[in-house]
Amino acid sequence: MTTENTFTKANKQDAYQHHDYYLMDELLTEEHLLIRNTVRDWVKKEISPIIEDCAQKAAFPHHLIRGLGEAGAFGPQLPAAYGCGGMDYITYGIIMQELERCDSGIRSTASVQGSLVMYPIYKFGSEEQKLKYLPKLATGEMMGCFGLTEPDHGSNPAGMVTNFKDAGDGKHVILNGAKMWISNAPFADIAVVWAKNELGKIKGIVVERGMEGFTTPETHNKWSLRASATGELVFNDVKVPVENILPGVEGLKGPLTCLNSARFGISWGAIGAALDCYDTALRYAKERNQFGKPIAGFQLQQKKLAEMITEITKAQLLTWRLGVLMNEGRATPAQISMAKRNNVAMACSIAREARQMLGGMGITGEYSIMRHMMNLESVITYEGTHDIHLLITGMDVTGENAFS
Ligand code: TGC
Ligand code: FAD
Repeated sequence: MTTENTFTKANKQDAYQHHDYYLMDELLTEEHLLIRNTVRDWVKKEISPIIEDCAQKAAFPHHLIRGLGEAGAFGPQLPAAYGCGGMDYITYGIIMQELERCDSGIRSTASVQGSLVMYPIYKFGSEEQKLKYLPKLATGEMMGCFGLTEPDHGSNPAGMVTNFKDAGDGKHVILNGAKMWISNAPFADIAVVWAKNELGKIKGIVVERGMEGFTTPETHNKWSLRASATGELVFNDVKVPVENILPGVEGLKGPLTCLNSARFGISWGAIGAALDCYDTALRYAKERNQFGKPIAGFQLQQKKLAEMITEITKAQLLTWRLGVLMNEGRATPAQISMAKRNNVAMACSIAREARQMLGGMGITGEYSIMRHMMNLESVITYEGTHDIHLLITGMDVTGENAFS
């Protein structure tokens, strides 16, 4: 009995240090914990020391790409047969969490590669396409981006105007149009682009850098996701081989199915950003003295910290359960929307409160909070805005479509 109590106490102490308030680690496997520690250590060693500088300079750290591949961040949830991780969705979530604990932009690069480039090729591609692209994408030898959003069609991608038609030689199609706000676009080797065929049906098509008429101008002056490269995809009569069309899907459900996987990862990633903000604020509050004592001793600051860890814990429970449902193939798109919406809003609000707890220091690059706060403004907008996810839940529970 005594031993058990001592063990429980030690366990709890350890858990608190990792902000695992409800001992959620007990729901993870040895393999999950091992992967988490490996990725966490790698991130601390390779990314944490340089990330603030990258964000200040608005520079994507290209040299990290191979390391991300080695850390298993690109498509860990896809089968090992194609050189991918062969792990479960919870592992994928854990990796996204560890990356976003450092920076949402780095997690973005991995989300796009694994869920929006590799996943559609795996799910909807031909065997030749899978063998051609997946092994290289898994290591980072090749990088990809995902083109759905257009200048005039963001929340409503069904209205897209990017289109392709038969080139007349039986071997190619001609692609025209433009995509906007595309993560990884400025350096990607390939783009999975969603465009309408001559019948107005949406198809996925793999466009490769170097194809004539295809350009990827970078988007500058972002105050958010500064360490991630964002750009446009411009198609001006691009001649694309017919074999680059993904044969396995037609219609908006193609890109939306990929978004399910990416949104799941974001729901875990947002917890990472929230944890880093909470951890920073907690440490600061214990060390910062005002009126003769640590500010952690004032009720107002304790309220903020207590609410933060409560919200983080609720989000952890939500994502763990969602991970189990994903692994069983039972998660619905609406359940994924709920987790993405809840967790990103939770992280935004924690970042805001945590920043205030640091007073003036909170606005500097000495601490990560303001960077997280600015990054999360993109995260709450992309992969479906906060409003769109609410409408998805609204439609799911009422059966009424309030989008249009
Ligand atoms: P709707 O008529 O509802 O659906 C059309 C077809 O799609 C099916 N479907 C889904 N399938 C799989 N997963 C989902 N989540 C699905 N949602 C819908 C649906 O069953 C139907 O299939 P079928 O067989 O009947 O044809 O479509 P809608 O036009 O009314 O739109 C619905 C809405 C608004 C929810 C959807 O358009 C939406 O989610 N809009 C938000 C757009 C968005 O999320 N864009 C993200 C762009 S990518 C990005 O942001 C990457 S950031 C990456 C990073 O840096 O991390
Ligand atoms: P809009 O759709 O114009 O929305 C504007 C406002 O209107 C929002 O508040 C929205 O919630 C609201 N609104 C829209 N429709 C409704 C409605 N029916 N009811 C109520 N309110 C509504 N896209 C990609 O395809 N690939 C990427 O890699 C990618 N990366 C991105 C990276 C960054 C940094 C950013 C900022 C965006 C990225 N996006 C990407 C685009 C992103 O998915 C879109 O910005 C997002 O879907 C919203 O579209 P929009 O910006 O056109 O806003």
